[in-house]
Amino acid sequence: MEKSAVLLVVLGLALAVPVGAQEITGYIFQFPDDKVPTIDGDLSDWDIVPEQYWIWEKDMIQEEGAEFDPSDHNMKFAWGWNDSQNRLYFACWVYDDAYMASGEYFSIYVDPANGDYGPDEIYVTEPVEEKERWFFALAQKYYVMRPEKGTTMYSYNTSDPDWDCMPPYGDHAYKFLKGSIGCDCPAEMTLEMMITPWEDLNTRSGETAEEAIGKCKIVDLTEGNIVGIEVCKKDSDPGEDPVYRAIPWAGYFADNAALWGDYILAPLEVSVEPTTWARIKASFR
Ligand SMILES: [Ca+2]
Ligand SMILES: [Ca+2]
Ligand SMILES: [Ca+2]
Ligand SMILES: [Ca+2]
Repeated sequence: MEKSAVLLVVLGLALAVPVGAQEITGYIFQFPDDKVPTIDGDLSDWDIVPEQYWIWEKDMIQEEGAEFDPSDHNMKFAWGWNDSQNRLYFACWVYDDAYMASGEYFSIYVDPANGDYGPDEIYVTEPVEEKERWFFALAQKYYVMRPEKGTTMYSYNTSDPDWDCMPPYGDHAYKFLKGSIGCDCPAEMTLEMMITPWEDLNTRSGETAEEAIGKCKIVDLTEGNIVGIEVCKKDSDPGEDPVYRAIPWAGYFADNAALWGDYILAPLEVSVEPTTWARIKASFR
């Protein structure tokens, strides 16, 4: 109880300060072993995640001064982890008044070891052999909900096929509560994702998971440690400029993990009571 109360106070303070690269961006909820979320797009297994872990779009930065307008786009997301599985989990709810077939994607950057790697370490693009070895190996980038690329989850690195996005290393699922991809209509979508915290995703194009895994290193997720994360979501509506929203915004952040947010791997909540997801959702309507 005491631990939980302290954590909530800390969370309240953390979320009240302006978000920047030097501040704590958020907390990663620790799922108990018997409550690890099933990656099926249904967020009911996230009902136990207290409100303080959720980040709403109103607290994200809109690109080029665009105003937050929940009738145009709104979202909330949370991160989770489990010690036994040693995986990171992501859940997101999105509302978009015009859900198109393309341009509605997430770019998600993860620096599991909090190595704060710069361009020379993670954005190695030449020569080809060096790119094959290092491009987003020490930190990773994922595109999610980008069906125009032929899949709704892929990693932006040299794994090909993207075995790192497939069980048991990665997974995702989504569900449309309203509308559909490409409906050009008001849509509500829930998304779940699971990823492995790679310390070094040492794989080359054409290698299978079995061929690569022995060379890879995985971070041992530990309570209190920091994971670097940048979440960016694009909204494209007909007749309007596409707008990105991101947290924490840091200008051009793609090649510099030091600019991504710092999230703390939270301890187990002493009492894990379901919050009322239905109520939170209702309050938005
Ligand atoms: Ca689920
Ligand atoms: Ca929109
Ligand atoms: Ca960091
Ligand atoms: Ca849209």
